[in-house]
Amino acid sequence: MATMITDDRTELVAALEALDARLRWLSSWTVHNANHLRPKRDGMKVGGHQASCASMTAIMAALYFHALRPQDKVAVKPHAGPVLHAIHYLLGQQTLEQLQRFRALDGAQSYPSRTKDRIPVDFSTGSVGLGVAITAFSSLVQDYLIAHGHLAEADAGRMIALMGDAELDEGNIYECLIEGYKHDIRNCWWVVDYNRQSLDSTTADRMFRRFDDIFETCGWRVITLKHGKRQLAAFARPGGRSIEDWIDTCPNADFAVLTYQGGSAWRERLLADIGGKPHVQALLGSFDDEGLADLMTNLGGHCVETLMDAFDSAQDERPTLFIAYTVKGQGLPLAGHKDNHSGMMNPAQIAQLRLRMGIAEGAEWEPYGGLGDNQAARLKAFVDASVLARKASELLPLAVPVPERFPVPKGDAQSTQAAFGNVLLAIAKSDLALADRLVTTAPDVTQTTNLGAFVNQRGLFRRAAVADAFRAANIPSAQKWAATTAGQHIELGIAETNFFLLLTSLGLAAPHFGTRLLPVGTVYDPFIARGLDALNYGCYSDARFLLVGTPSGLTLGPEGGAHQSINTPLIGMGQPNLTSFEPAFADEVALMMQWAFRHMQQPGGSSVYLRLSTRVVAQPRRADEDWEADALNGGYWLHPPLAGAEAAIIFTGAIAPEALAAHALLAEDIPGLGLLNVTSPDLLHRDWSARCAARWTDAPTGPCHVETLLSALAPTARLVTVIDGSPGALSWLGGVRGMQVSPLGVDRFGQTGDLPDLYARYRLDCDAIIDAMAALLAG
Ligand SMILES: Cc1ncc(C[n+]2csc(CCOP(=O)(O)OP(=O)(O)O)c2C)c(N)n1
Ligand SMILES: [Mg+2]
Repeated sequence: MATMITDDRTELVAALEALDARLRWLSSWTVHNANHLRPKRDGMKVGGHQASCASMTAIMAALYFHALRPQDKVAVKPHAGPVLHAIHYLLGQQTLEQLQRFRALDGAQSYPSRTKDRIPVDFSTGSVGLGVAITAFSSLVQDYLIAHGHLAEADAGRMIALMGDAELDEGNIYECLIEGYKHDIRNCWWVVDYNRQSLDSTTADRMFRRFDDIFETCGWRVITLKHGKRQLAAFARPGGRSIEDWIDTCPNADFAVLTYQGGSAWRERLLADIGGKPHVQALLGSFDDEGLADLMTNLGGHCVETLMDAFDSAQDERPTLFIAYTVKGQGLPLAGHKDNHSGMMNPAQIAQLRLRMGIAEGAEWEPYGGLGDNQAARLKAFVDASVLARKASELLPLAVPVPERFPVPKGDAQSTQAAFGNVLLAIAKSDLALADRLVTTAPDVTQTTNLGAFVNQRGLFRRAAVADAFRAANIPSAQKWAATTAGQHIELGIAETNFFLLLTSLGLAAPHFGTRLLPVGTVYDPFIARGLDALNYGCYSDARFLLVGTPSGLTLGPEGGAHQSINTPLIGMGQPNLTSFEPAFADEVALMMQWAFRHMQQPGGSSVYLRLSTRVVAQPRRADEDWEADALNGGYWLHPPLAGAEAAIIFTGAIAPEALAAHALLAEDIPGLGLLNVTSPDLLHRDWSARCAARWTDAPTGPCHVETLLSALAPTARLVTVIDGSPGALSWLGGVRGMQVSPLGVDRFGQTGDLPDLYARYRLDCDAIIDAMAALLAG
């Protein structure tokens, strides 16, 4: 490498090769330090993935220091996290202390994390496959923002995933490929680190060339980087074609074994297999063992020139899959070994690597170690002048104003699901700024979850308009289904994982693209479980969306056990970064939606989950608005107990009529009996847990909300709790003040049936509540 930033290709290649080596070393050393040098206190393995990192360093050097533009965003293969940290260390954007605390408390995280890492991370990764697919949805969100005038076409970035080849086994990759094709996504690159090794072993040869077909079928350009320039040069020499043919037909496992064994093993095998072919012996004889091993592993994904050329050749907007052949553990003594995923260099091996890289003992953390002073200075100047060094950091836009309250849908009897649809419709009809920022989506359940009215008002989104054929033919339909660039509903197929990934991408529009979108997604409540890992992924990324699970519980009646959600209240309680509510009445729905759109925009906010129902129930007459603040804190007394009352019924959601009926009957015998409506088991429990934990910290707290609510009762009061879901969502309430509790709920798969039958069978009806209370009071 002669000069810094330069047009000269030779010098650029030399700089990228030097960076490849630097990244290989620094990532290896970071993992080594965490496992072998940092004192251990618990005997636990720390871990890290030196081989997975080494597999990708050339790819990342070429991408980050050649191909990347300021507006591009990258999802990095989770176990190549240390390479990303090394890149930012070279840029002066990551501290030595963070690298030394890799996988330690508050140090650099194991896998790139948007919220926990201190370097800029565009996409969190960790659960393989999801970090890849999210880039496709973010390219769709980018197109949405361009179409809606929030982003200039010229500022469109590429959404790039750097992925391991085993990620291609994840089903969500193909679900997203199909959805991406329907939406004609663009500006998306996936770069496969095609080392043909997963965690356990080498991968099946039978998939060879299948991936090309699959992606091309879905509209992607596939660029395969099989051979590096040195290999190609050798193939051009006499005898070279035979070596090329041999490599092309070599089974993955054999290639890996020989890579691990090294030069003399390569020679022996090649001589045995093709030594008799013309010129092969002479060609092999022109390389010493080290040179031969280097030649055989000079695959496309390790050749920065090949990588540069491939990236340069894909400058249009067509989605592109780069299959970059690599060796897992390239350049390390672990190279090729099938067990190298969690394998680690021992101290002797890393010392040897250090010597080979010309790094003095004690200079292991030098960002530009192992280079002469001049060369180090020039490489640093090259890095400092890179696009990455000038990349703007994420800035949160101003919040979209949310009115003080949303109008409550009218009607003496309503379901929470219908109320939700009506609140959205009212917003859609308004000229509020908020209305323009709403984006709805659903996995093929738009109409059955009451999003239809919003869609009729605001239309479907497509980059290329699609007419409503039924409307054009004058066939009556309640649902308008025309799509335009101005539409605000993104139609999705059934795949729930895609649904959660799209919500995640939409919910990251503010930090990613500087425009706050307020995504609202509806899904049948039981099928939250189908996309649960993607939901968790979105929450981990701190994406902000409103999730509506509806209909829910046994209360959807005849649909039966396969559609009844039982444990979703526990998901709502257990999922971090998601605040869940289960309203019983329409005015609660309006209140919670208003709260949600604000909470989704607050720095310490979160996504919000509403568990709703199609059951039409009589609406309460409110004397005032005093209940509202308590409802937003997790619960309020629908019928306040008399001071010191001996009992209360506590309910959540659609089972309200049974709780009210039981309360009316029992109140005759139990003086001052209370009726508590728990609108959010999640908030009540979180608040209580925090209050308990505060005893061990200095944080001063008053009583938590649930303590305040229950303090209206006698200390010995009895509680019957009832929810159309896991009884555990409410049974813990007995522990707050040491009260006896009888928890009613559903803990078996449900039958088909109408509500009276189902409530009777599963003991959610008025009789069950009365029986439970009687048993409690009888002692
Ligand atoms: C959903 C999920 N399942 C399992 C794992 C555990 N895991 C981590 S990496 C990996 C395989 C990695 O292989 P590949 O993607 O080819 O990456 P390489 O290390 O070979 O570059 C597995 C199974 C995970 N992180 N996420
Ligand atoms: Mg692999």
